[in-house]
Amino acid sequence: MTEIDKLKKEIFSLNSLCVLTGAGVSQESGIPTFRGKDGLWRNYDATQLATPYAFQNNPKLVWEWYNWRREIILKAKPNPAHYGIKKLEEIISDFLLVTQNVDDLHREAGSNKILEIHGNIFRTRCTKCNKKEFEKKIFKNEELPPRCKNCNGLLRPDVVWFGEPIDEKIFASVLEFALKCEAILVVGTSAVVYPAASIPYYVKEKGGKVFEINLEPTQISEISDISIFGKAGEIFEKLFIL
Ligand code: BV8
Ligand code: ZN
Repeated sequence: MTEIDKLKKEIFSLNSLCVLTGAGVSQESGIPTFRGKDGLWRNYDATQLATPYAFQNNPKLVWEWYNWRREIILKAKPNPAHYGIKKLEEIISDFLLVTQNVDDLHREAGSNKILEIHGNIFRTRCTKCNKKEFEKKIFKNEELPPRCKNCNGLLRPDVVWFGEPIDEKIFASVLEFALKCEAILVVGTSAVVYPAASIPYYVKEKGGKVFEINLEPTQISEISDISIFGKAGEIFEKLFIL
């Protein structure tokens, strides 16, 4: 029996499943991952730009990076991995998708039971009056950094930067589900960013199973019951013959 057949058998016998995704699930949609070779922008890496300090020092530069990402994401379409995860939500009664991605592609593929623990690139938050706005648009260069229509305060991307806490209500719901679900499927994450990377360990510790889909082994591989190495989109096509 191949690893994919084993995963198929395990997954279709579950009543509850958590799925944790990272940038790798959107790679086949043409979106650069953070730590892959295509992950740089003007020779910066995410950890230098996705921080409150970078934004304080140079809000225009940080917004140019986010606007550049918005442009790529708006041209991108969900791939079979996004649709396969949506299918899992349909067939497994107790289901939760936890994504580190801010690209909105899971929602575009139809996922509903989703928690975006690092926020969403198309939502802005005013640094002065806290007003949030969701709009799938690209700003014109002269609009950067954008200002609040309400109070003219500086707008920021409504995402979680390095050194910022995850929303505690959201993370509490994630942990509540992780502590009761039978298994977690980890797709396309290098599992180096915390606290997201700690979620599979909670599942494992209370006797749940851990399954992994990635191009290569990660830290999660050592606690995985099944690891499948390959492109997530292609693997989901084989899982569901999408
Ligand atoms: C917090 C949103 C505490 C923004 C992101 C030392 C110094 C400073 C901080 C720390 C430190 N050590 C630990 C920390 C904490 C830090 C952290 O973990 N840092 C890491 C880098 C060590 N974490 C934080 O700061 C978090 N907050 O700890 O707060 C706190 C508490 C109370 C009060 C105050 C503070 C916040 C972390 C969130 C950061 N925000 N993004 C944005 O997107 O712009 S992180 C960013 O990384 C993305 O969200 C991304 O999703 C996430 C994880 O990366 P991956 O998704 O895994 O992507 P990556 O490129 O790494 O890997 C892709 C994977 O896919 C690879 O494995 C590849 O093989 C695979 N792949 C590629 N193609 C495919 C594929 N797999 C399958 N198919 C394919 N086709
Ligand atoms: Zn405002």
